[in-house]
Amino acid sequence: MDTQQILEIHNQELKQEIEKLRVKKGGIEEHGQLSIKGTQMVDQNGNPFILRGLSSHGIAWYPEYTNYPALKTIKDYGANAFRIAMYVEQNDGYLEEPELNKKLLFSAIENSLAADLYTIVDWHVLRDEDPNHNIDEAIDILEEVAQRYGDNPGIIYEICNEPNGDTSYDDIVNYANEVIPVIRKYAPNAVILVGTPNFCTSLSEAIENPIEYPNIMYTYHYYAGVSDCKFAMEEIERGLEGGLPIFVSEWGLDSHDAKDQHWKETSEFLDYLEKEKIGWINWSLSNKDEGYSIIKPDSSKLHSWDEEDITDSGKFVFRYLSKGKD
Ligand code: IDC
Repeated sequence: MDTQQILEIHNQELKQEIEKLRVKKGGIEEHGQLSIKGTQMVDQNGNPFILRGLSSHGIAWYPEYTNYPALKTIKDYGANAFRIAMYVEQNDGYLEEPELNKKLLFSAIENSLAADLYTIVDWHVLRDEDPNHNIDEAIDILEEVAQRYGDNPGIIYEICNEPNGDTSYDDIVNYANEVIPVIRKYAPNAVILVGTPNFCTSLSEAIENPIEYPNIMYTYHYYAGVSDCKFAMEEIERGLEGGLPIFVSEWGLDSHDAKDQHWKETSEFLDYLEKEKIGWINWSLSNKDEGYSIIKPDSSKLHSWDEEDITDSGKFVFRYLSKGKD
């Protein structure tokens, strides 16, 4: 072997080492077990920590975007979190295809942890409205996740996306009081996210009657043009003043329909979250032909996206994700 070849091998090894270090910064390896102090999420050293990331679309609908290189790509763009959305009663959700969903969920979890991203397991209640409707299935799957990953600091449990319809806050509390102890049996330190009434847009009931467990956060969802921006920020402010730890587990911007005002309001909202050190997740990482998608519908790339593959709302999201690299 000549000197040139040897140098090339060394160079290659060095590149791999640098790559490993890069992937390990800013995520689970560096920040460890998260917890809640007052209303603030903190890392293992007690320093305020802001999660910023993307949600999958329904995992049985767009599973191709939960591969490891895809999640490593979003980490490189500045994300430190990935949310795995598993629908319940629609879109080939868990009730329709339990085995498929389970397989996809566990492989997405492995890929996300390997990319050093905090991984939110989202029981994606939507058409099913009240999480109590399918509480047995929710407990089965969340318990299995907790059994497998109870000692892993990277897993966060979101026990119900968007309760809606006639679901009252008391219904949510009853559900949470059943589900949380099952998770905590195996994952005593895990952060758990709890949905709030009316598609996660109302915090007032939780302020009056918070759930009695530590390391809980309440979720708030914001979609410009659907929700009023000023109201959303004021509601979150009331929540914080009332002592609630808040996490924005979904926000979205429909770039097909958004007017200038909606882009502006979304910026205002995200700047507000930054100021308050509140974590957020954007909906969603897929190429579905709809305004919320990060990837253009005609892009067939499943990772390593360049500017030409990313939609306008995707570019907007990546700009905010890059704050994670500061
Ligand atoms: C939307 C998807 C869309 C799908 C629809 C119904 O973007 O492709 O057809 O769900 O399954 C939410 C929900 C989230 C919605 C999203 C956008 O949590 O599931 O996804 N949204 O409508 N709350 C507010 C907006």
